[in-house]
Amino acid sequence: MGADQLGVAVVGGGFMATVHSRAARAARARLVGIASSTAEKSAKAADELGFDSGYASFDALLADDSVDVVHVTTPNALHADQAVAALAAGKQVVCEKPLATTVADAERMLEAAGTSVATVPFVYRFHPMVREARARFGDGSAGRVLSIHGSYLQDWLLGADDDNWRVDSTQGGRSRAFADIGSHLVDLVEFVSGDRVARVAATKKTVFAERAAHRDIATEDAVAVVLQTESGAIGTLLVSQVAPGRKNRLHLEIAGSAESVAFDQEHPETLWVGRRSGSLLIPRDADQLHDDAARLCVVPSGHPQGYQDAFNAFVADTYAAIGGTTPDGLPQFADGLRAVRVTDAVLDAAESGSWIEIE
Ligand code: SOE
Repeated sequence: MGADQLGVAVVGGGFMATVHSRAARAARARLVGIASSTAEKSAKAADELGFDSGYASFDALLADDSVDVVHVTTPNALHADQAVAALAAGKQVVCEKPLATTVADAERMLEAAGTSVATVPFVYRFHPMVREARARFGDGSAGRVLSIHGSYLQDWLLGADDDNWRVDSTQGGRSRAFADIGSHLVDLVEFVSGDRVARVAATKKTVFAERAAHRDIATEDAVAVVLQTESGAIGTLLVSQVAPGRKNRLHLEIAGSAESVAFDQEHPETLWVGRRSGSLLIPRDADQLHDDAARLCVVPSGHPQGYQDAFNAFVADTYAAIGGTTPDGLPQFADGLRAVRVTDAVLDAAESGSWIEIE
């Protein structure tokens, strides 16, 4: 089926519903309907985002035969039941990260997916310069992985008055900062290096136990992780949602035995390739990149592309998979489960003060 014949529905009505809808429209799918928390909010979201209709309920969305693919963009604790119900109704599913709030739920989702297309938007994989970094480890030019240095920093929860459903563990899950953004970072570490995190030690901090509408907050504002990989590399990760001035700064530097690579999500048009002599800042110029990176260059070099373009590419690849061709690097429920497992291990490590092995 071509993307232009796909009927798309979204459940959820927040910022991510907007981003998913734009990407579905860019892929020329039909925006059939949206289900928000009430019929009124659904109608308003449908009007604002350009869907044909707003559903009175999620069940009404599931009952709509013209919907082929459901994008789940609701709070984390709802993902598992909604994704499983959509799969049982014969839909293909895109489900936001963290895939679930427990490993058991994420496993249940993977099982429910079976042979359906079920993807998770680890969208930073879709920056061309991330693919270039990955290709350099893939073809051996960066050498073997020696060390990993990553951080993902934001400041939107810096003040005690800043509040969001994510701080509430009943909606967001046991982990907040690591589940919300550390999951992207861990996914990129493994995606780029081709190596897997084997064990972690960690410490975490909740700066505000009270926010505007929440009391006794247990979810973490920041986490620091030390890791070892299956190949024997070592690394550190810092994740924080209370880092002044950092809006969405995902930075990943991996040192190989021949080259280092460093990618910064806030400056995604270049990749630093470090060498003992002759380090380079490679621009996003399709002619200079590996094929997998070049294919994701959607505007000519010198005309910046960014976050929404990465999201669009992820959704386009998801729809290609529904059409029968699964592009390399498409993040699927197995990848979502993997990130939930690592997140759980990081929280266990922080709470126990010991190293935790990852299954
Ligand atoms: C908020 O922290 C958020 O919107 C995340 O939920 C997204 O996954 C990330 O891409 C940007 O920040």
